[in-house]
Amino acid sequence: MTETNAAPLVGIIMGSQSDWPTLGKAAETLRDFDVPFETRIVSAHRTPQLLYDYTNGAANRGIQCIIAGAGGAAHLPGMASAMTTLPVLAVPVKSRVLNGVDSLLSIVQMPAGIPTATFAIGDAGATNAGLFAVSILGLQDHDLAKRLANYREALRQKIESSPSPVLDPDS
Ligand code: RP5
Repeated sequence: MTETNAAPLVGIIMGSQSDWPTLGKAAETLRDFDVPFETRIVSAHRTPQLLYDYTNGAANRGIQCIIAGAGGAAHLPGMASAMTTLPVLAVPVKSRVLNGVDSLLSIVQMPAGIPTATFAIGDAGATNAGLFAVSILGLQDHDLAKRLANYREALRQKIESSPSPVLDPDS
């Protein structure tokens, strides 16, 4: 699933099609919580005008936060933050050459005044960006906040119901 039918509340943007396996985790998370979202490939370097148009129009279209993922010279999240006051949740994509450390460092050290919330490199970061978007939207949507609390409770119960690690049969 790359889109939902309802009017999107979250925009998921990524620098390249190659980022989708990672950003898809954010989409899966939003889908699991029935949060309407849209997905777009928007590159800070290859399509700068599209990035300008997308971020400038997002709030007027009802988007409440943007999840932006990119790898390598990952300028997409910071540039999106520069052009909107919507919350921008950044996902550093694990790059082929430097394992995403380049992505992380390109994103995280924003100058004072232009905040960008930066998550972990790769799949965990994308999942958590999705959950953080749910948390933001949950401030105005009590049912959604309740479902997020239930999700956390399920995580807790899963560990508490089987607290011992499963031993590797070969060891
Ligand atoms: C970035 O360059 C993208 O976000 C992607 O992670 C990276 C590589 O892009 P491709 O060469 O795979 O299109 O802009």
